[in-house]
Amino acid sequence: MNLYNKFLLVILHFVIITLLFVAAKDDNGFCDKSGKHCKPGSGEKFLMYDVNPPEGFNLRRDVYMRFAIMLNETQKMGKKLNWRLVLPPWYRLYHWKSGAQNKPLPWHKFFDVNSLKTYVPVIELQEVISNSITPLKIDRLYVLQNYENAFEDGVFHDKWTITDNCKYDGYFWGYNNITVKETVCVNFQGKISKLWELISMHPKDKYVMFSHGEIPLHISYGTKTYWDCRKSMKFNTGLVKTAKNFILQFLDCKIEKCTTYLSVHWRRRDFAYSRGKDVPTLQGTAKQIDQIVKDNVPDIKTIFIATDASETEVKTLENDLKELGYKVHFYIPSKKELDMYKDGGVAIIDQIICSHAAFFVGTYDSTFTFRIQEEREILGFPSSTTFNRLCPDKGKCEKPSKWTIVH
Ligand SMILES: Nc1nc2c(ncn2[C@@H]2O[C@H](COP(=O)(O)OP(=O)(O)OP(=O)(O)O)[C@@H](O)[C@H]2O)c(=O)[nH]1
Ligand SMILES: *[C@@H]1O[C@H](CO)[C@@H](O)[C@H](O)[C@H]1NC(C)=O
Ligand SMILES: *[C@@H]1O[C@H](CO)[C@@H](O)[C@H](O)[C@H]1NC(C)=O
Repeated sequence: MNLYNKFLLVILHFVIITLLFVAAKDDNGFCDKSGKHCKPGSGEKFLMYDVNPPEGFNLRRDVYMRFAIMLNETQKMGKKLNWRLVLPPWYRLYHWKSGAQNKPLPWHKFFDVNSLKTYVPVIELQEVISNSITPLKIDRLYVLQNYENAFEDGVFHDKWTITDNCKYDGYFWGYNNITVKETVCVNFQGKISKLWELISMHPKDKYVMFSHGEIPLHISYGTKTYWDCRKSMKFNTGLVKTAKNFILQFLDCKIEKCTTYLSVHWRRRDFAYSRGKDVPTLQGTAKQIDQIVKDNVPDIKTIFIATDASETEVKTLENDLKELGYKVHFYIPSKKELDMYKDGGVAIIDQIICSHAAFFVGTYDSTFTFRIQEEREILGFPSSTTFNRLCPDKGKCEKPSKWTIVH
C-alpha cells in the first residue's frame, strides 16, 4: 500500500468514526443501555403532551398509558433510549370545583413517580424547567386533530396528514412562560406509535409536544403490556395511607381484600342529567343498592359511597340507606385535608376505598369506575365482585364490559 492510499484510509477511518459518533449521539445521547441514566444536557429528548381541556382526570390517566406504552415498546427494541416522557401537570380540571387548586400540580401529588419510572423514564415538567437556564422553548408543537371522515372508503386506516389552519387550545399546563418555535397542524387517526413518524421528520428536535393526546389510540388495549403499565401507576403513598386509615377506622378492615363492606361509585352531576337512561334516579338508588346487597353479600351491613353528588343528594341517599338498616360512610375531607390533597387527591382516596371493598358497584361508562375496576383486578378480587353497575330505575340495563387482568 502506498503512502497516498494509507492516507486515504486514515481519512476514511476518521470520517466513519465521526459519522458513527454523530449518529450515536443523535439517536442515543450519552445514555447507558437501559436508557435510564443519561447525563444531563447530553442529548436527552423530551416527549410532551397535552389533553383536550374538558377531559377528566381518569381519561387523562388512560392517555398517559398510551404515551408510556409507546415509549416503553420503542425502548424495548433498543430505540429512542435518550427520550423522556414529560408528565403533564394537572391544571384547571373541569370537575375540580373546590377552588383548592389554581396552580399546576405535579404528578407526585397523586402518583408514586418512582413506580411510574419502573415502566418508562418519566420526568416532571417542573424538573425539565428547572434543569434549563432559559424559559422552556418547545421545538415543535404538533396540534393533532381528527379527520372529518374517519371511515374514508368505509375503512378505518391509520394515517396522518399535515394540514393548515389549527389553533392550540390548551394552556401549556398553566405555565405562561413556555413558548413554541414551530406549530404543525396534523390530522391524525390510528395507533399512537405512528407519532414517531412525525417526530422523525425533525431529528434535531429536543422538546417535542403533542396537543390533543387523546386522539391517538392505544397500541394494545387490555393486553399484558397494558396491564404491566397499569400496575406501575401506583398512587402517592400519603393518599394510600389516608385511605387505609379510613378503612381501618370506619370500615373495620385491615387486610387488602376486605370482607366487611360494599362500595358504590355513585356518579351524579352531568351523568344525572345528561345520561338519565344509564343511571338510577336519586329516589331509586337506595332500593337498588339494598337489592344488590341481598342478592350478593347478604351478611354485609356497611356501605361506602364514593360520589360527586351535591350535599343534599348525599344526605338523601344516606338517610334512605339508614332507613333500610345500613351503616353508611362517605369520605369527607376536612378543610386541611382538602387543601393538602386537592380535589384530585380526595377523588383518589375515594377510589382506593372502593377498590378494597368485598363487593363493588360502579356507574355505567364512567372512567372513574373503570379505574377502580382495574385496581380491583390488580388486587386479585374475583371479577364477579367488580364488574357490577347501577341500573336505571326501569328499562334496559346492559352488563358492563369486563376488562380482566392479563398476567
Ligand atoms: N371525590 C370524588 N370525585 C368524583 C367522584 N366521581 C366523580 N368525581 C369527580 O369528577 C371527575 C369525573 O371525571 P372523570 O375522572 O373523567 O370520570 P368520568 O366519571 O368518566 O367522567 P367523564 O370522563 O367526564 O365522562 C373525577 O375526576 C372527580 O374529580 C367520586 O365518587 N368522588
Ligand atoms: C418496559 O416495560 C417492561 C415490563 O414492565 C419493563 O420490564 C421494562 O423495564 C420497561 N422498559 C423501560 C425502558 O423502562
Ligand atoms: C415560569 O413560570 C413559572 C410559574 O408559572 C415559574 O415558577 C418559573 O420560575 C418561570 N420561569 C422562568 C424562567 O421565568
